[in-house]
Amino acid sequence: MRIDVVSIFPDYLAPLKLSLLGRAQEDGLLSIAIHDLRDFTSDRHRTVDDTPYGGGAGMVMKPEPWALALERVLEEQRPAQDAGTDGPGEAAPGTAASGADDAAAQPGGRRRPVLVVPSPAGEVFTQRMAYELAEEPTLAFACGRYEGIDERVLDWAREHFEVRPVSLGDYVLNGGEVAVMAMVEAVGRLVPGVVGNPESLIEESHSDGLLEYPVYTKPSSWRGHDVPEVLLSGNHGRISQWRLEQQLRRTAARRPELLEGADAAAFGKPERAV
Ligand code: 6GU
Repeated sequence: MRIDVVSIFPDYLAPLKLSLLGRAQEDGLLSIAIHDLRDFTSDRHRTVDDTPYGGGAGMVMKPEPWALALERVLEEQRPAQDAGTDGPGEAAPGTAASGADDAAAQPGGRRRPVLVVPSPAGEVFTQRMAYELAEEPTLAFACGRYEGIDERVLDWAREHFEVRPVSLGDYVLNGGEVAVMAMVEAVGRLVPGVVGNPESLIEESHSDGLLEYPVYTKPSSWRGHDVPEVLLSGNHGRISQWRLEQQLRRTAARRPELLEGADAAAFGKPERAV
């Protein structure tokens, strides 16, 4: 998968070179390019913002540097886009990645690449969305700062991209960079091969719509706290049942709204399929 991020703080995204995603880039599973929006300005001061029409506090990001930067991204993503559209079976079940009424289809038949625009005014990012985005051959992220990006950039971008304004949750960050770090990590680890043991993707929080069960390691007794006896029993049926019970209890206590949409298959099912 090819990922492009445009930001006025490219250094903010440097940690994407570390750890699991760094290794995935070395292994050629993932390619992440960071672009400095100021490289697409043409004035001496490399200006990226201006005062808002209609007045009000703060500054708004000027449209032209964004168009130039995103045009560069389109150019650089072209090879990965072409490689990602030459075979069937690209789309995951339940995702809108094929078909005549596909919102992402272009007049020429080519799919539009996804452009994620981090914004507290976007739809909320979820594990489901992470799985959806992990199916894409390319992803682009446009990090806004200040009061936001001139809205016409999004209108223009829709001619070339499938534009998705996305929020991490109901709170405000100073810019999109931290949100992009979170989203790229959540999506990147779902790309096949990035996480060494794919089974660890199956048994984690949100994979079945429930929160994860608690985990323990040695010693079995520590500072007066004991590992639940059932986990030492060797009885795998009982252990599975206990873990599901813990998941349900935890989810009900911490995130009751999740129980509404939880995977029905997870209920009353002692062992989840791998
Ligand atoms: Cl994606 N961006 C910003 N600026 N603030 C946020 C957010 C995103 N998600 C939650 N708060």
